[in-house]
Amino acid sequence: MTTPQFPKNFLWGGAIAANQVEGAYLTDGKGLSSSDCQPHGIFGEIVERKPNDQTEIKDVAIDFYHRYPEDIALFAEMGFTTLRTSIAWTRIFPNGDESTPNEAGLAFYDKLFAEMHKYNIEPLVTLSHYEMPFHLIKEYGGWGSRKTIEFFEKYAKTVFNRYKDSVKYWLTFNEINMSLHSPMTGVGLIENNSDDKQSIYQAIHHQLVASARAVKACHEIIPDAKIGNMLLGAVAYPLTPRPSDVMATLEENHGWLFFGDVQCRGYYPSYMRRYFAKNGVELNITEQDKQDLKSTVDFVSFSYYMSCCATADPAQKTKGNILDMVPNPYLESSEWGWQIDPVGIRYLLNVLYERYQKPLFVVENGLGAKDKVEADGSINDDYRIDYLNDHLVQIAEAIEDGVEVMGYTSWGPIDLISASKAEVAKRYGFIYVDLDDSCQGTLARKKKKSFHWYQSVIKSNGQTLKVK
Ligand code: BGP
Repeated sequence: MTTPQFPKNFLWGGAIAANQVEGAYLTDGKGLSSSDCQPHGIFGEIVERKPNDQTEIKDVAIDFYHRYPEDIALFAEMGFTTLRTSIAWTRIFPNGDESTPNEAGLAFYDKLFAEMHKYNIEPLVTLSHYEMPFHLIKEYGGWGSRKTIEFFEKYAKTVFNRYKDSVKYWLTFNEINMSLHSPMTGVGLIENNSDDKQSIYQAIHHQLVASARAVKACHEIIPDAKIGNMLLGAVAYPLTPRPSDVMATLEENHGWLFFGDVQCRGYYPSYMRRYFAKNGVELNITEQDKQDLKSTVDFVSFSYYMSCCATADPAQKTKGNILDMVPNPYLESSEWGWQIDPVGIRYLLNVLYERYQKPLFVVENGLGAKDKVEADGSINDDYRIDYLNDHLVQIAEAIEDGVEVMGYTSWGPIDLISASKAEVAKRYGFIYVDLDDSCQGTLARKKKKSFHWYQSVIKSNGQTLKVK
């Protein structure tokens, strides 16, 4: 490939999430969310917050709730044709089990989507991005309870009805497979450690049914909309060609592809039978659940930051640092230890397309790095440009391979609060935000070098990317 080619209607943009940008903690009737109760990130302790507690960084975040017109104008200046964001469930149903929604919360997203449309930016909206009402966790046990399916369905129908004219692209649960690694974040299980597979998979089952019911409701309420799932694309390679490592890799990939298999095919894949039997998991799946699961997604979306390796060798396994991933000896790592593998995104796109034969959407990808503001005020983030360039080139390769890719939204087009550790030092943006980890800063926005780079990439529909 000499010049990258993207389809004419390819959607270009960025991805953010309510709990990582909005701030406005408990403002306008918002309820306490699971994210609010994990102030130090999705692997951090769970703290039941009280209204007058000390301010945590996510409570303010980058104050997108109040500053969104300025931010959307900057996204428009870069040429975005889409913006992925999420709705905070707790702004709509503060406790999750109310009979009527919170009008102030609904009105906020009316204004937000109208602002995007002003610039012809298509909203791509995640129903639940790492958050749910904390009340549902405390009172009902989160997704451990079947009741939560109904609460979620009601929330989904409420927002589909409200935004049916303004939102045509939807996603159900962000990185649904993260439930395995951070049960509190994924399925709202406080008491369970990650070894309690019975509880976790039953909760995941409820979430999969809820996802399918949302798909059905979306098709009924907004027939011209498309709704997808969202997977953490943690693709694994065999650490060595040893057959045992190759088998371990198959199993590792089944661990997360299982979610996509259910959401795309409408039933549990056969390999899970053996896994459940081996791990003593017995799911309560009703006939109605089986019917519900048949509502499958229109497209598959995923995040991709890194690949990893899998091995059957227990001695090697201990080397993994993120989600027990075993590092690849051929790859370099980011400052946060995430291994950089642009070719992996081409491989993953091919794997998913061959498996599901559905359009794909890359809804997260990016480099978290420390940025330096120079004396003249400039921020020269060439490392970010290189990372994004190389991944986009590989996406173009996948398109050339025949994979149908709907669009690309880089993670964190504006600096935001990181999910894993709730820090802002790990920056992803094209736009710098004056804020530090001790919550100090003016919150002023500033364009980085990558801002102008991404602007030219979008303007040329990818033709300015460098094939190295
Ligand atoms: C994904 C999440 C995002 C985002 C991103 C980067 O897992 O969907 O919410 O934060 O990862 O991770 P981090 O913020 O920890 O760097």
